[in-house]
Amino acid sequence: MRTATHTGENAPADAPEGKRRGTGALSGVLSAGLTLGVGQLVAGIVSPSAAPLVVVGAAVVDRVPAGLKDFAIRTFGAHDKVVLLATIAVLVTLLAALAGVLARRRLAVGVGLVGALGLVGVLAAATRPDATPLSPLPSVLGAGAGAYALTVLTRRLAGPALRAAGGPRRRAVLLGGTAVAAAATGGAGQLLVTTRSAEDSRAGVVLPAPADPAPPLPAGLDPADALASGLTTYATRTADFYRVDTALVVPDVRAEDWSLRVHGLVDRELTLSFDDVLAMPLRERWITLTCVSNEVGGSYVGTARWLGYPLAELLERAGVRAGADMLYATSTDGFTLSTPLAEATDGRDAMLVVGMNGEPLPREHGFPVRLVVPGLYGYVSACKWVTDLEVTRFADKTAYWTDRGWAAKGPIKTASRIDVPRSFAKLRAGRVPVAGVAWAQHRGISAVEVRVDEGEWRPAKVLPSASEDTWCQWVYDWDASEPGNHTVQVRAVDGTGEPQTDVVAAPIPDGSSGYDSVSVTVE
Ligand SMILES: Nc1nc2c(c(=O)[nH]1)N[C@H]1C(S)=C(S)[C@@H](COP(=O)(O)O)O[C@H]1N2
Ligand SMILES: [Mo]
Repeated sequence: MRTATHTGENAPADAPEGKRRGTGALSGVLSAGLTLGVGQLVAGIVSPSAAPLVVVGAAVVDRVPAGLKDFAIRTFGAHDKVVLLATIAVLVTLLAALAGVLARRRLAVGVGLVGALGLVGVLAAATRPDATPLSPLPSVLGAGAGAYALTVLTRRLAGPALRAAGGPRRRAVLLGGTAVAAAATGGAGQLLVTTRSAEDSRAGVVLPAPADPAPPLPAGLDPADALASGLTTYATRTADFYRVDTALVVPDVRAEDWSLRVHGLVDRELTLSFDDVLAMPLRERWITLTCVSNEVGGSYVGTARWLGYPLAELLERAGVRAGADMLYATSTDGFTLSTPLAEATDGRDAMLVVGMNGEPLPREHGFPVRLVVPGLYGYVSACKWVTDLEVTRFADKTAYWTDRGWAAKGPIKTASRIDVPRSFAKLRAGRVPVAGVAWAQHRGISAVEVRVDEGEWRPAKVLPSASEDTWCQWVYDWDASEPGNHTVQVRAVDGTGEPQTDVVAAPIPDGSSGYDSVSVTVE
């Protein structure tokens, strides 16, 4: 029988091989748990986005090939990030178990593997766009704690040492203690993250009344019968508003800590605090936001009342130099987007936004400050958590999604959607209400037409809207007298008289197109 003479030669030769492996694997997994727990705790103090799992996940998100990313968004939708984090967690658990097993043969090898995992965290943390010198600290201290725990567990749970110390009870105490330490540090870290969070900063924000309020909504919106059968409401509830962001965790930006730098091709660099923005005369407008990833008939579109300071006035104060044609916006999480200066300054309600539907921006929608520019897809206009505006040129810079194959400019295409009836609905013969929404921000909608079974296009009734920057609802009474299968299609005409194109296009590179349609059965 071998004895534990020095580190690495300490396998308890008298325990069954399987059981020894099991203990080794468990030691490894619990040590990794402690790594993540301590990492979370340190991140809670230093910076929430620097927690080891989060930072590695974020680094993966920004490095995966565009095709895989599109696949993940298509397949897992809003759960794509949960799937990613779970995958990383499973990988880490497996590697940690391996480290534990290896450590029983050679401590240095097992601990080395923990160190290597820590190094991945350090590298990911150091290369994040919001990295500070302290960002690697959670991974460094977490890996240190994990390596220490693995060393202690491996040595103490070795056969002779364990028997000398009291056997299985001792084993339970050591492993259980590590588990408790992991849970306690992780829990405390999580608590710190929530209490430092932007949420309490947001709770303290009092928005001023708009100097230029949104006009009251016209009468005749939201017809009760159409709403009851499934038509989208004109105003989108904040809780129902779609969300698209590349950030793995919602950036945690306190209004007190926020500032915006305006620089580049300007006469005067500006720096604004949150209070500076609130002190300005603010404008409130209904604006429909649309995502370039929206498929024909999709739901990545919504309408809200936005409160903000006009970008044109801000840029006027900075003094845009000749030759500039792009506003390059950067958010705290490193996301960037390119807005054509022409659209940002042509008099439309392009704004530095602080309020959504009468409240401070929700964290998910960019608290404390984001951009909204009517008429442009979100990826080239609606920068959330914006902290930097550089006036520059399309010839000199490209933004996040442009680097991943999407167009540098993204004017919104005219689109229309059928909300009711739903596809594959079985309908009773007779009068069938058809209804939906149509949008062509900043051109507006002048007409909507519906056709059944590729017959003649017939005019739908277009309900009023707040402005050419929002969608409108439409309704159409279909006399569905013939039993059988039918296809209903819709198309819109924008405010300039240009009909929506029938050319079918996928969202990439500059937005989907083609007619939305539903297939229904009349019985
Ligand atoms: N910082 C940041 N801003 C962002 C994004 C992002 O990923 N990160 N996504 C953009 C995209 S693609 C869209 S469509 C809109 C969505 O805004 P919402 O999530 O408030 O609906 O935000 C834009 N602004
Ligand atoms: Mo988007």
